[in-house]
Amino acid sequence: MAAGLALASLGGVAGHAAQPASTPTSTPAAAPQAAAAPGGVSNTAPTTAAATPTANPSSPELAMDGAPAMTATPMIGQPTNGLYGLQPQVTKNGVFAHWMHNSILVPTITIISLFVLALLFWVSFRYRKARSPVASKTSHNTFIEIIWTLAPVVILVLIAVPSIGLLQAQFKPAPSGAVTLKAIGNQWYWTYQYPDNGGFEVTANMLKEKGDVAAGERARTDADGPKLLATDNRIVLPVGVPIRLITTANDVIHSWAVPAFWIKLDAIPGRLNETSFTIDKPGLYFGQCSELCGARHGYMPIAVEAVPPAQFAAWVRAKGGTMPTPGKASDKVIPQPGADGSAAKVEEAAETANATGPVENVTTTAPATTQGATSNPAGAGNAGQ
Ligand SMILES: [Cu+2]
Repeated sequence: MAAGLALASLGGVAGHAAQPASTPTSTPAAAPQAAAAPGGVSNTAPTTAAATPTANPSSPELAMDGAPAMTATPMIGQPTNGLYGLQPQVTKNGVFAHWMHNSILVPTITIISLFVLALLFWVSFRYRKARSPVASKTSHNTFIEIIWTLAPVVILVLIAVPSIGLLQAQFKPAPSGAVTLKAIGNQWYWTYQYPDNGGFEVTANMLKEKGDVAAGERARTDADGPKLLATDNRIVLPVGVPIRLITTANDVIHSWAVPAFWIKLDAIPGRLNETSFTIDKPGLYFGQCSELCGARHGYMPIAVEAVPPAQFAAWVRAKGGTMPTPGKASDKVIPQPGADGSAAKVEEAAETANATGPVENVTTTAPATTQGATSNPAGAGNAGQ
């Protein structure tokens, strides 16, 4: 939270300084939100990160801050009205899981359900009172008991083999050369860092509907994506390159989930969770926070643009980042909440000083500011309702 506030205030200043007024970006929307931050009541982060020197991408096809050039493909990376089943998968684990769901689990469940239903019908008919007035006194049948014990065991073992392999694959560490994406959950938006690429930061807020935005604030258009899923800043990831996803949170537990990637990873304050995946197809993929995290839990979507590596490099440079030298670890240090000398630490110290009563353990002191839905500035939209 402290870091969010620090960024909010910094972002307001940097956003104004870095962008000319005529730039068609989402900055106008950020300004009023950032201005509310000093009061400690803004839940909405700046749409432009403080570490971003230029918000305008160099390549026109990556117009992340203006009208997006990449639009969603129907049925890909998003839910579709009237359809059921899983979204088409674009990662190896996703494809395998999708196959396992459709080819193993659903048929197994269907066969068992139909079999049990048929048995019920059969006993109801065959052993009805009219047909068998004298009830059977049979209480044991060893042969049948062995079958109904062994059959479920065999079925479960057959399911467990691919299932355990999939579970293992989902927690396979990323190989060297992976692009690291750090997703940080906040009430109620995501911030993203690219530690291997110069440590720039992208903040993604949900785009509100036309009727819900304040004057001058950017509203969602169909080009941005579906309602409740479109974000002001999309994150960009390369296709065919392993991604190391690291999640954490600044306030409460969130969960970074993109169905088309077969990824759902909890973002827990004070912890780093890690997984890896490789996106196989370019496209626009949407997801949502998937851990109940407060009043606006349903309003912190995820939008990922998967592009060829060269395009990703262009986007990184446009964001003020760098591409790492192959084989050489990044030496960039990104100030983290709680780190010595960081703005967050200074702010936390000030909060601690103001706190009443004994403070035994400073490091475990909860942030003094609350982010309750009730403390939103008036006119911040009705997203929380
Ligand atoms: Cu959340």
